[in-house]
Amino acid sequence: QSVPLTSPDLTPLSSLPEKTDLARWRLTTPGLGTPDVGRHLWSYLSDDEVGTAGEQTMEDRFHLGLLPTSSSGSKGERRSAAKAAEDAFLYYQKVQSPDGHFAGEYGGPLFLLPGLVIASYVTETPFPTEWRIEITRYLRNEQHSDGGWGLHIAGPSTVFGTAANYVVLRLLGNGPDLPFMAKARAKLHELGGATGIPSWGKLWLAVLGVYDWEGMNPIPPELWCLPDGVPIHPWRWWIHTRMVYIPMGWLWGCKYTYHDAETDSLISALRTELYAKPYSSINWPSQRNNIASIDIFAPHTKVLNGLMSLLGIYAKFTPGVVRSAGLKQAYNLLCREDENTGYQCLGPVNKMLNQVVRYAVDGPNSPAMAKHREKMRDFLWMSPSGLMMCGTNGSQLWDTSFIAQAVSSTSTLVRNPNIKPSIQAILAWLDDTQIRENPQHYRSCYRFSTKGAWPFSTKQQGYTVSDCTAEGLKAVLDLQQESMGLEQLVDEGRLRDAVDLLLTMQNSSGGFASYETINGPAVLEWINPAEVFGDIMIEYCYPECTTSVVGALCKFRAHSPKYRRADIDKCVSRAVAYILSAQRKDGSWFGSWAVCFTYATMFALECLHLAGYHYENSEPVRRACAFLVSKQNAEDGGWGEGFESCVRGEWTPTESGRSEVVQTSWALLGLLHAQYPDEDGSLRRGAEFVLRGQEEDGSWKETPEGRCVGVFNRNCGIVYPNYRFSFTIWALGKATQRFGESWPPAST
Ligand code: LAN
Repeated sequence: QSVPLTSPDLTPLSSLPEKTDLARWRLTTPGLGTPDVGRHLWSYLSDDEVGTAGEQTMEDRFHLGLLPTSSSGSKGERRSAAKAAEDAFLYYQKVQSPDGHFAGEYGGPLFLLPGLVIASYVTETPFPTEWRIEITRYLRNEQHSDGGWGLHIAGPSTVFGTAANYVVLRLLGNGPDLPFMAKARAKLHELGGATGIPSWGKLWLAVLGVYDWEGMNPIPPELWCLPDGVPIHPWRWWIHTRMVYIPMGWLWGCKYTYHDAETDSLISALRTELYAKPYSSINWPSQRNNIASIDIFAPHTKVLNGLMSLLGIYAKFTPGVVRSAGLKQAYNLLCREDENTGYQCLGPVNKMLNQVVRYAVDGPNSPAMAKHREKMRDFLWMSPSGLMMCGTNGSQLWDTSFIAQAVSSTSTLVRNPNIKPSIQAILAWLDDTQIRENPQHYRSCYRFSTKGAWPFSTKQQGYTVSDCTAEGLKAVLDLQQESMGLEQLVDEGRLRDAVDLLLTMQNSSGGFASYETINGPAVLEWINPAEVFGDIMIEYCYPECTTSVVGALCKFRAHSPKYRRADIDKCVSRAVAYILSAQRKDGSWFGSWAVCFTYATMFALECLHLAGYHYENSEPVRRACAFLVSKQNAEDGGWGEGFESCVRGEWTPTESGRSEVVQTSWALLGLLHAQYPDEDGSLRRGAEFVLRGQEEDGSWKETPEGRCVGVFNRNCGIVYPNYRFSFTIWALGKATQRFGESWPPAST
């Protein structure tokens, strides 16, 4: 059954099973050469399809947790690092997608399902029964023992997480008296109720009709009508922030609310359940800056609150023509975004907001709505613990380019003829995923160039990311080396396109930001209105992005020494200067996109190695090695850094104190790239930790410490399950280069 959540025909959830049949789920992906190559589509076989559908693939069963695990306590024969890397890839290639990429879950954030479900509810979008069952199961699995949910799976219960996911569960059909719902509500009330929800939550609740628009700070869409030269013009903001505030501005500008809010009994029930006092007695304007303290990462500044008071006055007197012009401009921009991305948009937040706007303007049966409804599927991932919404439509390019580099660094794999088809398929996928043109709507919606880029996920999503372009380029250069013996697919002209694009992305400090150059002043951070995220208003230079780009340019320079040599040399030396200036006193670098110092220090050491700096000739490299070695876990020989590092900005161990296989691989890669002499045996002890953790079948099991090694915006965790293969193989492959193919000897 797939009917809107508001339909009278909706089957009550209480009459449905608590779990679907995992054996009926299938992951498919369109083939190479199609516009949506790499797209992830999970579907559930209907009763009629069960008999005729083929078997589940290894890939399906792997992601659903249905493969038998080999572990029986003993991990079998001890392997050399070379054999371990080989066995790991032999296992991993069995779960490669038929088109050549490696798929995976990209969950972690818990503020995304509310957008999916609230938007589906208000836009009368058909919602499959299996989604209702499995989203419920996922949220129940992620519910903390105190009854609440956090901003992300590794965070404490917050008002945002708890109120918004409580609403999700109610809209899916869970009754308020179910024990887990009562518990969630009790936690929400203990935290003060939904009046203290952060602004993005306030907006979704207002759209649903369970929060009053008067309780929202203004988001004037007219900002988009300012001349481009104005320093705070939204085109200058970080792309994720501005793309979210375009539809938010439209919705706020219209005070758009679900059309049946006043008559729908579920809405009136929610108005009672979410608040600690009667809905009609709430003083809404005084809730605008009421944000529960547990939710706050970036508190409102005085400047922001002052600006919001002024905008509050402005909002009362905005002339109709000005408002219409603002709404029109916001609508135009978001339609162009839909068209540029095949209706899946930059990310999950603006995707669902745009869907509501298109419903409101274009109507429920419009072609735009049909496309939006279809593209919701791209963000959904079915896991052993239920159905979740991902941080993007996947991490396809990112994961695939690391595994490519891992394979090409591992001599036993390079030599193994049986895996050639798999590696050739990786190259074919990378080839197909490079973006060849600038966007259809380009300057007219403030897009950065894309010609020559590799995106983070798929070509259709279509956004340039500096380090994704760099890692894509590095991967192609590695796979197209003669020694790999593969058919060459990406020609020189296209490699140059990638280089040309990267050269335009450098900032005045020499560093590289994520999607674009830095276009706005740092003071914009004073008006960050999002409360739960830090450093989101403008682009910043990131050590990780910069190091990837330097690495790519150095590899390209070695491959093609003449092309734009002077430009590349200059760019690299300015970027290296930035990287060295970003090194902290203790020798580490702060990571913004994974946990945390270990991650960024690995990238820095790889890049410095490619640029010619190593332990013997560079003091910064020696300091970085000393940092890594000082964090090695004396107990188990590995490395384990906790998520708190990202939030606090100081190195913190994992909660359990135990090490973790991905972070150990990062530390090893850092030390190996640096050519650390290893007189103290740190490197070898670390590699032994990775070897000990390997299962008999070649894989590494997820551990609680390793569940959430990614992060964004300082405060939100995100998972990268493929890192358990790419970085482990890469580290073991490199260790083999260093210590020889028979290391460690079987007897030790
Ligand atoms: C990502 C994921 C990948 C990441 C790297 C490539 C690792 C990084 O080096 C550059 C930035 C980038 C592309 C990145 C930016 C922010 C994203 C898209 C995410 C962390 C994944 C999810 C996140 C996005 C902002 C989530 C939606 C939330 C909002 C605040 C709008």
